[in-house]
Amino acid sequence: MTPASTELARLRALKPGLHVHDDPALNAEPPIALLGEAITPAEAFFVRNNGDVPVVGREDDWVLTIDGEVERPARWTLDALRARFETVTLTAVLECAGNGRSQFSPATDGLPWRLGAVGCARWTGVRLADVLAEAGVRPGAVYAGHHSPDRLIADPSRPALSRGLPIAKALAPETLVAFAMNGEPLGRLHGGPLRIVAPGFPGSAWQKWLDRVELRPCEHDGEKMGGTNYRLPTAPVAPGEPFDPSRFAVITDMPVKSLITTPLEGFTVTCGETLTVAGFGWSGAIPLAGVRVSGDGGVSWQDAELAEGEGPFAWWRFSADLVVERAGSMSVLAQARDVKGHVQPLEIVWNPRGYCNNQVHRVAGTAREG
Ligand SMILES: Nc1nc2c(c(=O)[nH]1)N[C@H]1C(S)=C(S)[C@@H](COP(=O)(O)O)O[C@H]1N2
Ligand SMILES: [Mo]
Repeated sequence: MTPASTELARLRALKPGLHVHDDPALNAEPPIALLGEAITPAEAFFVRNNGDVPVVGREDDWVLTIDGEVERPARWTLDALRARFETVTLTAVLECAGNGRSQFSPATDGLPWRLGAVGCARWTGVRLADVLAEAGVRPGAVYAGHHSPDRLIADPSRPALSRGLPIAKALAPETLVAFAMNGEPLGRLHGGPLRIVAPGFPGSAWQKWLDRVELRPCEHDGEKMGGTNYRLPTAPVAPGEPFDPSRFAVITDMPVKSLITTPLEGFTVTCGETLTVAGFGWSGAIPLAGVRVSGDGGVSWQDAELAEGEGPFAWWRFSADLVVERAGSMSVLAQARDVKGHVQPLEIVWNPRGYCNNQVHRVAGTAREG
């Protein structure tokens, strides 16, 4: 099955080089070769849709409704939002919780993302906290439910996705209602004119085409909030073992992770030379502490240099020079750790829907005799 041809043509024009997934919805990711920059250009940024890409009329006509557990329900146009609230720009990684799902064995349900459903961009908008404060948050509000006009392709009577945020994250200073990405108006494929930016949370929490924020007295129950959707088992589940989705919890902060952007899979190097291993490390709520690399499949490790990136929610560049001593096949690894000592696992931790794969990235190549 392929996405609607007009949307596909649009994506191909805007984002050449992306791998388009075999799915009726438009889903595409870049190869790692396009992810080597500190700020991922929009042309290389992955696209993830649970349903159609909605028709968005004139930006001036877009209205954001705030209702539910608030004192003063409100309706905002983009111009009014911009005029009333402080504009904020921050840099943050956006990663799909299903990134790396294709590496799970046995395979799980869901799109088989390779490693490219991630990018780091500069996001500009207003703080959701400011918009909610203006509406007056009632003490009973515990969750923000987010709504959009996109619909499931198999059943257009249902929203494609309606997720949300625990009230603490909705009110956190880094959570934005964003209207720009990398200094340009937010493109329609990325949820323009308005989307949620929830740094550190999985992409599913970054609601696109946002037209309503509903404060709720309980966890939101919108489309894909329940069952196993974007939820992880609270105790490990082995492949094939029965599981109870009521014992699953919504994914919030993403785990520490890194991606090697150089060298690329299949590289060659000559013995006696140095091989620069570089890429990016990032983490959800717990700050990144460091990245170490190995050139021998994890037998020996060396600390990489870590360059401070654009704030705590950006990805930070790491780099290490390895001296290549032995000819033969090489396996290059990078392992990030956060300040609380969590490290990326060497072995993948399986879960029923293939979420949050932060296994150490391995890149295979060959060292030739000098
Ligand atoms: N309205 C709406 N928002 C959405 C989605 C969606 O299908 N519909 N997909 C979510 C998921 S699962 C991800 S990973 C991110 C992807 O954002 P991007 O397409 O800008 O990369 O958007 C999120 N926001
Ligand atoms: Mo996602």
